[in-house]
Amino acid sequence: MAQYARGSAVAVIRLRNPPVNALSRAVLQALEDGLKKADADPSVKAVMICGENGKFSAGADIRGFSAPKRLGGALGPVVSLIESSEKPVVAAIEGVALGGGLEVALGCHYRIAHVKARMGLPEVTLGLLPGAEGTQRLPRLIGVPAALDMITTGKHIPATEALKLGLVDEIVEENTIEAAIRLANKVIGQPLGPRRLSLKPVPKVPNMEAFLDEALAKVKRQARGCLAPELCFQAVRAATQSPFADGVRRERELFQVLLSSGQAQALQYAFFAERAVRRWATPGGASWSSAAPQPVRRAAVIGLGTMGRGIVTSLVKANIPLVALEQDLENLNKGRKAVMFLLEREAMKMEGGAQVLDFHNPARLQFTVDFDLLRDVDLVIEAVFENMALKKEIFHKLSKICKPGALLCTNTSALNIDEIASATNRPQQVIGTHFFSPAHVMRLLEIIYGRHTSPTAIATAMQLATALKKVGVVVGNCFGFVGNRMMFPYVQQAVFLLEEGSRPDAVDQALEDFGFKIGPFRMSDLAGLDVGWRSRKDQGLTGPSLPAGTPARQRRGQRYSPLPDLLCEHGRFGQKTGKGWYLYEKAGGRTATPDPWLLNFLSQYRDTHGIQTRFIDQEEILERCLFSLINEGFAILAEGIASGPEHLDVIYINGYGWPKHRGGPMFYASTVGLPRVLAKLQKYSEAHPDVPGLQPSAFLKKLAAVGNPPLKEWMSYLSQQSSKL
Ligand code: 3H9
Repeated sequence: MAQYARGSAVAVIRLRNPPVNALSRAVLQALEDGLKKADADPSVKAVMICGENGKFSAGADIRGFSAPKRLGGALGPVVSLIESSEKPVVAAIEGVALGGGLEVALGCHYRIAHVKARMGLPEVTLGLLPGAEGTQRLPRLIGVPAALDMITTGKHIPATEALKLGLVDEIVEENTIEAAIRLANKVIGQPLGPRRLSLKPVPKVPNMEAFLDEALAKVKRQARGCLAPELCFQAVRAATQSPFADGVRRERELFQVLLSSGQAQALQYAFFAERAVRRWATPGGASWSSAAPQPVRRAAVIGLGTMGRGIVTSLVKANIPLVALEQDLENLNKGRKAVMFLLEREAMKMEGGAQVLDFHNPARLQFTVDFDLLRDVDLVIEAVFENMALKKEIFHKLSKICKPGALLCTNTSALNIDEIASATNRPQQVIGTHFFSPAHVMRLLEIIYGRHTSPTAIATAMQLATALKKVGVVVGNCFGFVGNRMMFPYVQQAVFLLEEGSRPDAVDQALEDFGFKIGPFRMSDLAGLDVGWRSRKDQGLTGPSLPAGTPARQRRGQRYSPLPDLLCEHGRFGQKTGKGWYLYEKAGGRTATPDPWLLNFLSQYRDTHGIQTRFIDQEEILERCLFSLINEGFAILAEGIASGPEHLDVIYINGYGWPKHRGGPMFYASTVGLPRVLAKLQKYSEAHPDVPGLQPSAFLKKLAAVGNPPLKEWMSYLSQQSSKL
């Protein structure tokens, strides 16, 4: 609600809807009532609008967009009403003024902000545009280039930058409300015309059309299939071409297009899913509501390879003092140099730079080869390479050296947490923390609890994720956990498609057109084909331990493709060797071009194995890769490895480049319709009976049979008994 109060000549309207003062219908109604009351009261000479609890407003109530009586059209007229007031209206911005919240402030005649406040129009990130006249007012206030940047990226800007842009009139370090009331009193009686943004012309940019064309090209390049950025652009362009009222009409039309697009629903689902996964729970009954984290005052990272370096950088950025350990001086020096390089680069991006990060101070970042220095740390993250024997040796050592309460984390992408924990005397304090490369950039942290992991350990790892500004997702222990386990059948299908007649660039293109940042073959070249090769050799799927007489394209009774192994045998490890699924300009090069050698190799391979080459269309590429990944997701849910489809979706959006505007794989399945996903899997499974990944999971079949219920009801169809945990 909005609370109206009158003190002296300034009426105060306080937006009140905890926790972020979202503008629900009720809040808007109360705001409108407050404005009318102030208008009608002759003793009121000015109005001040602020928010409850140190926050102005986070914008329209996102849940309201799916309500039967949609919020959409209600906010713009209220903003107009503010602007047309004959009494000056001052916005006192504390905390955040985002989306519709900032649009309310733009309707006010004056804006004053606390120095720590943040402002932005993040609608684009929810698949929308600022639909309360923000696309028309902002360019009039701060100019087209800055407005386009804010509106098409959705970035939040600090008050200091807002002041430089002219978005606010003043910033204060002390009491914003008092300062706003002082300002309101000061401006009583001054002409309001120049303060009404709708009456201002849009500032001219030399060669506006050329500027806009270039800006549009940039927006399209970055949008990768997402509609909202381009429609945001169109709304701002309308401001440059038409009078205010026509621009508002155009904004409303475009807003409606976005509102009814599936993309807005997917992005809003993703927003809430990211918040829902914070409320973790395990099948054993542990949950976020009852578990308390332990403080982490000092941490340690073991192993300064690619992952360890990123993890150290992340911890330093989170202001957590730490010890970085390597096995010998040579590796330590190499690792230290690489870490320092990363930190210098990160510092350059920050205000205050190296001083803020303080990484030259040994009390905050200490490099060592001495395990004894790990005695008093609260948390250790082991990040050595994926080798069970080595990890167990390290954990055995840690359990002897570290203090009793220390949490022992292993950064692994697939290994069994319980087996690692068995090497210690404290399995309840062992947990998997699967970082994604580069670890100081990627937002996802998969947190894997083992059979004995305590709720405190899970809560501490989740708290660490928050401190590192990452999205922590708690999952159970199985080979590949959630992310990589779902990735296996996807990559497997991609390779099978090559065997059957497709090309790496055709498969990649189909998936990149779908919205993935990078297709599976480009990804494999980037990560290095040798990584998977080593793992397959360890599993006895290829290499010297493969029993003589094993059929080339079959393992353990299932279809197997030796193509990636053959490429490795030819020294084609991907970018690092200058050739893999593609050809690169040089070893370490990044520009992938289709390689005639590979196409010839594929055709010989098909001849050798009697495979008839056929044309595979985009639809089949997408369905086989995506539906097999989704199918594995249903198996994971049925096994209780993740507590809901949102977990899988958050993992895929934040760790695997899944296009956010498609809401994650499980959300995508719900939009395709489960009966259709099932029918397609059945079709492909009949055509490829030796591929278990295509056989529809029992849970998917059940959900399709009960009538394709909405995603939020899926888990209620799982009986307790079906959980393997
Ligand atoms: C808009 O304004 C459209 C208009 O242009 C035009 C209309 C015509 N609505 O993130 P947190 C909830 S579109 C409803 O955990 P933080 C959130 O779900 C809107 N609920 O805290 C969570 O609930 P729960 C444009 C909202 O401190 C709780 O508040 N605005 C909204 O890390 C706390 O949130 C945006 O896109 C909302 N608008 O971050 C801003 N916002 O506790 C979206 C939050 O049950 N919001 N909630 O899980 C944010 O970016 C962050 O929430 C914010 C706080 C930075 C504000």
